[in-house]
Amino acid sequence: MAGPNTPRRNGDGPGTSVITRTKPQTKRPSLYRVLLLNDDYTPMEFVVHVLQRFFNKTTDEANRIMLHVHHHGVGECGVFTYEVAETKVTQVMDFARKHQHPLQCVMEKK
Ligand code: TYC
Repeated sequence: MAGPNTPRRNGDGPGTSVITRTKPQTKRPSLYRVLLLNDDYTPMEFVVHVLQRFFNKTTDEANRIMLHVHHHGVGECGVFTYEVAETKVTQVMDFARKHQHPLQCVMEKK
């Protein structure tokens, strides 16, 4: 029979306990801003179209952001997780190149 001096494995005797984690071990992903940069050559209508097509902006929002970039040199199109931001930048840069516009799109960590 098992007595007080019987060797025990972890978890099956007095003085042994399991501490359960109650905090969910999740981490919020880092976020990245996608920015458009101003230049002297890309037509305003093209920039508005980019904002509508790739960032789902309304005509009003797209015009507001485009004019902000035109006047201040840089403006935010949206905030995304790393891979989504990277995809947006690639899509915009490919689209601008295809139409032979020098429009630049970049991402930065928030
Ligand atoms: N500055 C450009 C022009 O006068 C318009 C423009 C706006 C270009 C925003 C790029 O990200 C940009 N035609």
